[in-house]
Amino acid sequence: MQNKPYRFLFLSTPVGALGSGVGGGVELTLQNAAKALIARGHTVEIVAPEGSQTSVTKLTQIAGNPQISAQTQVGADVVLLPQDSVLENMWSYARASQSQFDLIFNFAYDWLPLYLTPFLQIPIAHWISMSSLSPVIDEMISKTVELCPHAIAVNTRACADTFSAGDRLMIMGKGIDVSQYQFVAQPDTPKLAWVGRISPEKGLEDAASAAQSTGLPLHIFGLIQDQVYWQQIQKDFPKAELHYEGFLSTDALQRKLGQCTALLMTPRWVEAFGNAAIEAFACGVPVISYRSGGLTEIVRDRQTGFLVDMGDVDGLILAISQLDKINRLACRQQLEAEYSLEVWGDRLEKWFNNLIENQLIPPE
Ligand code: HBI
Repeated sequence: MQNKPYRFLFLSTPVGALGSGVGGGVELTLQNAAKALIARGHTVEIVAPEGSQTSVTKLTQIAGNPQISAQTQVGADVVLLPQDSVLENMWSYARASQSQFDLIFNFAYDWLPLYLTPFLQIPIAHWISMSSLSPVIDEMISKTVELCPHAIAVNTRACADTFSAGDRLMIMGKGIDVSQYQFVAQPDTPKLAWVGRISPEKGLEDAASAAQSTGLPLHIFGLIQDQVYWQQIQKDFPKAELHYEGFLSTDALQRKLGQCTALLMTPRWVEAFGNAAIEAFACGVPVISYRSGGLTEIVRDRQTGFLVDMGDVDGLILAISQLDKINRLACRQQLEAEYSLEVWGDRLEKWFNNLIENQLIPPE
């Protein structure tokens, strides 16, 4: 039976404006979650830092200083908040407008939203978009899910298992708008792709090394988050043919990604999910990926791509030589069956319905 329409307030990542690429994959996740729920008759308002843009639904921009990226706080046992913090200001807005909504969906990977969960009059659902990075966040995840069961979701079981409260987290998978991606049966010329924030934890140097060894061009898509790291890669692999394409819109990305013979995913950390993998599948592009985190649940070894031991560049090169074994249509078919907005929207709606209908906090 169709649930009654709910009013959702989405709080975006406080590290950067929506559309800037600073938030990496979580920008796509947030906008697809909004699309999935709007398609089912619900309303969504997005709250995001000043300078944000979206074509999906109503957007409220909040001023303030961006949050320090959690990747720079690995192992931290303290929480840092800048003065006039955009995170604080986003939550002041949420507190003041909570009576107009049925549920808040938080996309920040931060301590404050987790801590505030039992303080508001409406349920808060959290999307934890990265694996465990610091004890201070892990501990607040454990405390929050203790106080508010079912409030916290991750993409994959592999990501959940990096947290001490892993068995208490909802495994929600991911979905993309398949209609935005054109299937390409046969690319025009052989070329490799790499998609992600250019930052050490993403291991771009291994993809550059494989490109140099195979002589295939490597097209790189994503925000250059660490200039020094990027310059070093170009110095270390002078013979690699690297084409930096920038952080593109979904439409521009899929048009170029579809023309690639494979997507290389070389994470040096426990990849929470890997949006790029399902975007590649949507275009019919096989994925050659390190056996890391969520990717081990997405890539079907030898069917929709290859799984390679983390750091094994020779393994990447061997997989590249075997790409003709992969049927590109199988990649698209797996995507449609498991990662469509309809499948994901159904899971999200059930999750929120449960939180709203069984909320422990009495409405005011
Ligand atoms: N760091 N503190 C903080 N908060 C976030 O929401 C955050 C982050 N680092 C990276 C990030 N979000 C996104 O790029 C990932 O969630 C994908």
